[in-house]
Amino acid sequence: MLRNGYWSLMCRGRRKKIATLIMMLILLINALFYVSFELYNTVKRRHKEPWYNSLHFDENSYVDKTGMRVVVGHYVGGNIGRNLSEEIIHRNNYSPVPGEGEGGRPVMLSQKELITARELYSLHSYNILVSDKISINRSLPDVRSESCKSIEYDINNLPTASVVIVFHNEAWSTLMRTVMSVLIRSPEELLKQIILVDDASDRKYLGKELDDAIKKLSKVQLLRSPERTGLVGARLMGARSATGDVLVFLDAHCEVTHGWLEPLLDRAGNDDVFICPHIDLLSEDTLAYTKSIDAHWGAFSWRLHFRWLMPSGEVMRNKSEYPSKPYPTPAMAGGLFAVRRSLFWRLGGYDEGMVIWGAENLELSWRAWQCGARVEITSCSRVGHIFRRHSPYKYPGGVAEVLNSNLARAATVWMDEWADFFFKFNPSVAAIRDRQQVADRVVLRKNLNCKSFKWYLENVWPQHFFPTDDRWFGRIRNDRGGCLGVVSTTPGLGGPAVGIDCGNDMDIDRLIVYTPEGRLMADEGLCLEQGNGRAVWKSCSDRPKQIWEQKGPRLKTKGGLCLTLVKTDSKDGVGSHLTAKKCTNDVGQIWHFERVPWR
Ligand code: LR7
Ligand code: MN
Repeated sequence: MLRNGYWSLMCRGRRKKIATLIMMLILLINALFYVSFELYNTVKRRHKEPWYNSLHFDENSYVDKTGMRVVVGHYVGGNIGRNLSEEIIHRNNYSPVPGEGEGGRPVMLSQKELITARELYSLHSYNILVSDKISINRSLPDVRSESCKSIEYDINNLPTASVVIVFHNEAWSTLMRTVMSVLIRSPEELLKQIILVDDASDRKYLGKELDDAIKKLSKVQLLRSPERTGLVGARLMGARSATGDVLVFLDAHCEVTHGWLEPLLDRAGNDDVFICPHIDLLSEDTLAYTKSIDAHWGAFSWRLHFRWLMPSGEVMRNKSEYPSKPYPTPAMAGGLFAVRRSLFWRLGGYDEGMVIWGAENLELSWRAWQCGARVEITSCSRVGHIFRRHSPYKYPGGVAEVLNSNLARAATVWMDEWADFFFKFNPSVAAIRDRQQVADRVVLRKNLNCKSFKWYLENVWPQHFFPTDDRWFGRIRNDRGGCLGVVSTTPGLGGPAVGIDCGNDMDIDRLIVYTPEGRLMADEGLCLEQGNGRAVWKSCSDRPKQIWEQKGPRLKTKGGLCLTLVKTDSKDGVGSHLTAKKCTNDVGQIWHFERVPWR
């Protein structure tokens, strides 16, 4: 019965069926054609360009959607692998698989391995299973620009280097890969020594097993700090025993690439500069070597969190004209830099009162600039570093206490009026301010005859977004209710502007710097910009769309439109969006400027 019905259906629609078949055939041929065309293109592309050029940046940890900004320094300490056995924690599991990770390629794991990798993740906050599969001698791409590759250095006239690498409970494979990359990619005559400093690690594989491995390497020595001091104490220990002309600091999970050392030594020879390599990315998941964006320099937020930002227009122009020339940066990331040993000590080494982790990079940057030296980046020296989202080790005394006391020290000694600003809006740091003994650092500043923080902001980072005496600072409240401010889960990311809850005087997210040029700046270097339709928070720039002229209670664009908090159901204007509109008597266009003293 069913069969019969089916047959009759088939017969009745035989013509239709044939037509459908032909259609499907055409579609299939089309699809085949498309696939082979794409394949051809990929192959062609692969032949033309090295594979890593087609990689995208890791947007989550490094660059935002506008491709500009990097967020680092969200640290959650004490995240030690809870369910892992002693056996796993203390054993060196390095077992290289030939070919894996070569050329800086990503290592892919099987489904089963991924489960293990996830379990082990908390040990180091990167994929240790992947790292253990990659040879400590692996090859890496040469990602330097052509203009960098063509520079020839007179090796006989370059100063020598002592490379200092400090570590606390680092993985064997990443630590050794850092060391080996330096050994195999530094000219013999330029590398004086590699000094490893163990900051009181307790992993067994970093004991005798490491001693024995190091003994087999020439030029490498291992110092051990009897107590956990933190990276500052450990680096000072290394620097004190260094004998090379230039100190080169590296984190313990880096890989240097071909030609990395020469540009650093070439510049560090000048005795007035802390020179940083261009820091590329080693993926925390696959350990792929990925280029990071070219256009970045280091700075910091109102809360003194280190940030990568877009450099000034002048620096950008110079960079495109002279791509191999080192360029200035207001601050360094901290882990990777070279400096003449004599300059390092003349400027006071490091602040020994800084413990465990954090803020030493800002302190060093301010000290360098304010005391007559410079901080620069050279894009000709390329070093990969594993960026981690979380700190894997313990912070004795607590993360907040450690970070805040380091920040308090740096701010107190170097920031003048801006230290008052920082403490005013960060009461938890202010609470431990008086506990810091910084008298010797203040004396150092005086003896070195260092310039003010005002000088630093005006001359080194004129694009900064901090309040000053000639900038208005406070809350900007709409007549409809709601205030100007940024709502964003990712610092510095910006996005569409809406009215936000006005909070109180201490809420840093509602506080706005209004500059004499008409820029409305929030923390993290975000400026209010009239977009296509809606107003948005975007990285501050010299775009005219970021200029808002104050005319009585109104804020007007260059084109004469009024900044408006659009009327919605929301009674208090919170969540309603902002845009520039024709000026009318709409209350959404009336703004109340409530000044808040910034210090
Ligand atoms: O108690 C400690 N003892 C140590 O020896 C804590 C850390 N360390 C070692 C650690 O093993 C590592 O080799 O110090 C080094 C840096 O610690 P990380 O890798 O946990 O720091 P990070 O890379 O997350 O953080 C950056 O900011 C730090 C602020 O204190 C330091 O300046 C780091 O050197 C710095 N790293 C970089 O600049 C690399 C580029 C990343 C960016 C931005
Ligand atoms: Mn690091």
